Amino acid sequence: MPDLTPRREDKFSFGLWTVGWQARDPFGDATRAPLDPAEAVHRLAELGAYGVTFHDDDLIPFGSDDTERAKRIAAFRAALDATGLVVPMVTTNLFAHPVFKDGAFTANDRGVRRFALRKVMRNLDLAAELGAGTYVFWGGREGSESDAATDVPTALDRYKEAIDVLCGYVRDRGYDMRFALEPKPNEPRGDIFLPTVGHGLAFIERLEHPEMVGLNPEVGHEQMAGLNMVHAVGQALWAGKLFHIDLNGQHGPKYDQDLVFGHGDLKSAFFLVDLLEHAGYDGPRHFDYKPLRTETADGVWASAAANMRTYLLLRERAAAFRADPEVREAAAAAGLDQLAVPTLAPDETYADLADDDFDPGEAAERGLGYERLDQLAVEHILGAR
Ligand code: GLT
Ligand code: MN
Ligand code: MN
Repeated sequence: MPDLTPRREDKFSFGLWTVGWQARDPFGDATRAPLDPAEAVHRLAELGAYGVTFHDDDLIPFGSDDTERAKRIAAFRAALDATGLVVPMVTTNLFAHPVFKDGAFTANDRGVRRFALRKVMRNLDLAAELGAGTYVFWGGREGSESDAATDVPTALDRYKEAIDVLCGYVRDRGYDMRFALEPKPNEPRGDIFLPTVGHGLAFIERLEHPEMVGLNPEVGHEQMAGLNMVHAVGQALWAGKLFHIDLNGQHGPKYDQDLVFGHGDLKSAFFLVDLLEHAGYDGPRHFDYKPLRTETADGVWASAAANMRTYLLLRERAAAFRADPEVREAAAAAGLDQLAVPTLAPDETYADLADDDFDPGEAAERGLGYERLDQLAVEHILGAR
């Protein structure tokens, strides 16, 4: 059995809104009492997490006065100091208050857009004070239910304007902070702008400071769109844009389940961990999940631990898969190692392609053995090897 004790260097982090979720859903009331942020910090530290993240409103309820605000920040800071937990990422709640019912940065109402920018700037100051290196933007309300209600190219102009203004703010203040956009296809809006990792990557290239902006892909969000999270993260890594990641579980295209990591598509979770570890991603392994509505506090902490334990199990399984001589042999037989060889040699041009002595019929007849490779992966996941 591998050592499954989470350690600080594993960089596991959790949002206050995850373990603190009171399990209110569109059909039912809360099933759990509110969780004090300081208690969340202590419990997460005991379980072996290294970091905690939050929305402004998770820590300081919307509308708090300055005294209340200072009191809450001080209590949170005291818990951080006592436990050594860090704040690697912070974000803004631009979705809960009714003022954001038609979006924040892309609301048709200009006053709402300006209010949203002020809300973010205020929280950027707090994020910088707490040492956060990443600031996430999940635009849950940026979108529409009716195509009559917005104009997509113009809305994207406003989205770009907001991110450009905020990049300017971070630069002027000298904060050492990068932005990570979090795509999601729908929910709460019928259709959300920047619905997938691919849309996010294309958007970033049109920004004033593309170097400051990357992505925060979430497992369940790509899967809600019927997409492959491993491919999405692979492309984000390729583009140098994997600034942060939200790990959780989802069963295909349906409402956002936010299950414990690995409790949805386990095979995809295995290949995702393999990719992150193999690619040398060194950012936080951030769990953005919701403990099931059926659970009491015991279930909340059991599920928090389960996220980290599953990640560590999958990390060990992925390493065993890669080290298995039969896997290596099957991968070589399948020709996987050839993919890294450039199609043209360094001294070749397209003119050299004419000289190839290649038989398409023979290549077409060759079996690739991916079934064997896939089964080996499944056996490693199941602990049969
Ligand atoms: C919200 C959402 C998450 C985002 C969070 C950041 S809040 O719970 O469902 O996916 O990561 O704003
Ligand atoms: Mn989600
Ligand atoms: Mn998320």
